Amino acid sequence: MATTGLNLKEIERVDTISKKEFLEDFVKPQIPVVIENLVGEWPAVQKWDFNYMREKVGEKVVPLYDDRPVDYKDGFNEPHAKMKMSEYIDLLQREPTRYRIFLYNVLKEVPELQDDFDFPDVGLRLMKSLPMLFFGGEDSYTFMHYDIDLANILHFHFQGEKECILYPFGEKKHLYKVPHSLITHESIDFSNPDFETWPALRNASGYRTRLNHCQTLYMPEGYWHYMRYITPGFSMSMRAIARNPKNLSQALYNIFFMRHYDNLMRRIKGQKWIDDKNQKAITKTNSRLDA
Ligand SMILES: O=C(O)CCC(=O)C(=O)O
Ligand SMILES: [Fe+2]
Repeated sequence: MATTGLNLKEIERVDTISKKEFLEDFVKPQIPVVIENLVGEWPAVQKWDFNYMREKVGEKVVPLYDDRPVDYKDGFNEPHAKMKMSEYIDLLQREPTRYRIFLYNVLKEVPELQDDFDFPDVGLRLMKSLPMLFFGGEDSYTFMHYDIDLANILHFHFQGEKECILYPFGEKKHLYKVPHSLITHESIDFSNPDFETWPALRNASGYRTRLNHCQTLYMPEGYWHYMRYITPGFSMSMRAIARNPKNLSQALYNIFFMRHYDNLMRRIKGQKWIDDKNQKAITKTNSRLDA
C-alpha cells in the first residue's frame, strides 16, 4: 500500500486479551490495538459473509454513500442513494463500487442477527442498542474522520480485508481539519498523499494496520480514522461513551450544537459555506507550518 511518507506506526496485535490488560495497556493510555481473536466462538465467525447477509437482510432498503465531496444541498451525513440490500450485495460481488453503507443499525433492522455475536467483556460499557454495520466495495474508502461522539470503538471486520489509518484526536492540527465538521479536507488521498499540496501531513504521527475476517480493532476516544476496503467486505462497530471529560464535552457540543449550526449555515450561505470551510482548513493548518 502506498502510504509511504506518512508517519505511521504498525498497530500492536494480540491474540486474545484479559480485561485488566486491555484497560491498563490500551484504554487508559488511549492506544489502539488489534485483537485477532476477541470474537472467540461467535456463530458469526462461520456464518457472516455476503451470502448470509443477503439471506437475512436482502429485502431491506439500505442507504448508500459514495465519495463525492460534501455538497451544501445535502444534509449532514445524508445518504446519496438507496438500494435493496440484495441488489447492493450483488453489486459488491460483481464489480468495484464506491457505494458504501455507513452506520447501519443492524439490531433495529434485523434483531435475529444478535444471536450471532456477544458484547465482549473487556471493561468497556458497550452500548447494546448501537452496534452499527458498514459495507464497502473493492477500493472504496471512508474519508478521514472522527466519530461525532468521540466514543471508544470496537471495530470487527468480516469477509474481506481492510486498510486502516488512525491518528489521535490531537493530531488534527496537522490534518487539514475542516471547521464545523468531523472530516479532514476531502481532497487528501491518505493512500497516496501529495506532500506538495498537503505539507503539514508530514508532521502528523499516526498508526496503520490491516484487518482480516473476524479481527477486531480498538479505536480510542476521538481517534481519526480512514478505512479503505482492499477487497469487498463489511464491519460492525460497538461503542462506549467517552470517559475523558474533555472528549465528552466535545461530543455533546458536536451532537447538540455543531451539526445543527452547520446545517443551518448550509441553508443560509449555500456552497460558499462549504468552500470557505475547505479554504480555512488549508490556511489554518499551513499557518502553523510557517510559525
Ligand atoms: O469502515 C467504514 O466504512 C467506516 C467505519 C467507521 O467509520 C467507524 O467504525 O466508525
Ligand atoms: Fe467512524
